Amino acid sequence: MSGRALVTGVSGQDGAYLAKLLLSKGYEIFGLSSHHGSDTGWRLRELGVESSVHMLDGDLVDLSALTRALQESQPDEVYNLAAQSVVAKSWRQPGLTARVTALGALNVLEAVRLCGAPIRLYQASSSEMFGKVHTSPQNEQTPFHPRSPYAVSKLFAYWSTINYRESFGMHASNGILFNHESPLRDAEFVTRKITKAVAQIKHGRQRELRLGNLEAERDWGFAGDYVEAMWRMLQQDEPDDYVIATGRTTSVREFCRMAFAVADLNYEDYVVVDPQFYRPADVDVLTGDASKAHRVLGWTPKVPLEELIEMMVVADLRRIAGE
Ligand code: NDP
Ligand code: GDR
Repeated sequence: MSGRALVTGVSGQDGAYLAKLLLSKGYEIFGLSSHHGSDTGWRLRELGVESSVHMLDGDLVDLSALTRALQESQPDEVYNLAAQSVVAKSWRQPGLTARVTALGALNVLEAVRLCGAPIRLYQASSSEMFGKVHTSPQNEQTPFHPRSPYAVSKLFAYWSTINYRESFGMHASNGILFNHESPLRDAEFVTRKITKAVAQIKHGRQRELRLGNLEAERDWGFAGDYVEAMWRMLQQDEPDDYVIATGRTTSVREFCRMAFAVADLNYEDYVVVDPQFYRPADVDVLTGDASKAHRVLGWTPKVPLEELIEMMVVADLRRIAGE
């Protein structure tokens, strides 16, 4: 099926991969950006799709801007990817995080409801909602215990999505996505911070890498695989909620070992633990059980962690060599 899609947060990592995927399926893409970033088009440019996306201006906190974006794009599908998505920053800016990540998602639901068209909606929910986990692996039945202002905001958006589905019969689905990475990941997140540092160190531009909790464990997948799951959710007759994950968990320390090894370096020679990168409350370990997505959506992740890490390190080495 092809149609029209409005993607909020189109300038972010997932927005770029999703835009590329939907364009390959024949969609006309409208992308909403608040233009808070300095160069909002670089990811779309790297994937060669910048000129194919109709960019619309609009902040998630502004309901009237969202209404206008819906009028201009007339979408069949809306993907709400926009958020203040940096967990560590959410303690420094809890109010902003709540306004954008929680109330912004409510604005998207409300704008879609008010426009009255039969639009299908995807809400970018997060494994961070599981937080301090009591059972492992986590699936759609696992209780939530959010551990950051970001996770609390995402939980509000998650339940609002279900509430609009149940109250107004909207085709609104939550993807509960575990961490997913790529060469387009922002360097605020630990994986890209590591791969970028590996490249800088290899080229003699950086001497050490300062990190926080090396023992945290995450279920890391490839963003390009995960946006396929978002699209599949909206092709179902019935809206629902799905965990998307690889089922494999790796520590930050092990990620470092693997990433430095790609450049023939030993992470122990460069990584320094710095308490400034510890969080007031961290999520120790997350492991996803995506069997419902395998069963219902026919979705499976394709890129294993080794390949993902190599892809990221090689991209960062190339970027520096090209400067
Ligand atoms: P990014 O941070 O890369 O992208 C989010 C985008 O949201 C930004 O590029 C920004 O673009 C936009 N944005 C920020 N504030 C506003 C605002 N007030 N109004 C409108 N747009 C805004 O995130 P990802 O691509 O990694 O993730 C996409 C979504 O999925 C996010 O909601 C994230 O929380 C969620 N998620 C991500 C996971 C991951 O591992 N990547 C896992 C689970 C959930 P601009 O400045 O141009 O507006
Ligand atoms: P996360 O990703 O918080 O899981 O949120 P991040 O990469 O920031 O942290 C993962 C783990 O690494 C530990 N860590 C560090 N993290 C950062 N950023 N910087 C460091 O120096 C560092 N050292 C150790 C952290 O403590 C943490 O345990 C991401 C975002 O994309 C969210 O939007 C999304 O919802 C979740 O993934 C799933």
